[in-house]
Amino acid sequence: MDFSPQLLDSLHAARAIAVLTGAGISAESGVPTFRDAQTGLWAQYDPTELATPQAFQRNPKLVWEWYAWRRELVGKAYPNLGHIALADMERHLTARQSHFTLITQNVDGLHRQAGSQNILELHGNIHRTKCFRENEVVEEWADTGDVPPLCPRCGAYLRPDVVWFNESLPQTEWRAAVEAATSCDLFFCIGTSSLVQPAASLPHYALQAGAVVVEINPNETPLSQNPSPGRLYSLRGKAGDLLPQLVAAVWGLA
Ligand code: BV8
Repeated sequence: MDFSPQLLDSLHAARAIAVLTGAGISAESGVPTFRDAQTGLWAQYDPTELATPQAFQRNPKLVWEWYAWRRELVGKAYPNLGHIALADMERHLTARQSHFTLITQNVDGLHRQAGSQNILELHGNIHRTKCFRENEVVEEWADTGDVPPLCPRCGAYLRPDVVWFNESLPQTEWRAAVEAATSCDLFFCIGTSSLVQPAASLPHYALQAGAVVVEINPNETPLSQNPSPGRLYSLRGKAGDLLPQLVAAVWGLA
């Protein structure tokens, strides 16, 4: 893709870059996005119905097994060129004492696997498990055959350490994400339908604070329409294609 010289100049001049990613950046790793139809057994369920405390209380076994299926799927996935390009970008920024913050809605852990360092997981991580009652992470538990397994401390059900709909985001990560969005020169919004709040507000905070915002998505989103001439670039394409091209155009080939 031919990028506008103004965009390349903004990237080159940026001393603080913040990035928000969504399920779309993991799509090229074979991880279905939330908008994709679920496959097989799970096709009959709506993820926004399953990813709730109410669904877990109604049917803990079903919800636990849905996450076990996703954890297995994610366990077989590898970071793609989009994840890797963001890790390269972070290295270029930190090499010149500039700031880089990666804020992700994803729970798959693929950014860390790709080598990204300064990561804020707004919605938790599917590879971590916690007690439904105590809300504390549990590393090991006895295999008693219970599904979901039981907390070794209090006997309550264990659950994935992810943020469900109608649950609050982790305050430390959320505050750091708002700080990054409102103090950066340039904000990337990559692979997200920009529908889930409060994460979807971050690019708007960046625009309001005077940053340049770059959206990368094969499809239009509510953000794409934002009327901020000269400060919002909406690049139609896949993260795995466009991000490596952008990094090479600004910082040379890795
Ligand atoms: C909260 C973890 C408050 C679990 C997730 C009415 C209006 C507005 C808001 C609300 C409302 N009613 C309720 C709410 C709040 C609700 C919300 O936003 N609902 C939405 C659905 C309307 N939000 C919450 O509940 C949040 N908490 O508000 O708490 C509160 C206050 C006090 C007390 C209690 C509570 C919590 C939200 C977190 C939910 N958890 N994940 C899990 O994963 O199982 S969200 C889940 O959706 C994932 O994290 C996912 O990342 C996220 C958002 O989806 P996207 O990432 O955008 O993925 P999506 O599939 O939608 O889109 C993919 C995009 O990628 C597409 O645009 C596609 O075109 C693009 N793409 C595809 N391929 C590529 C690509 N892009 C680039 N390259 C490609 N190759």
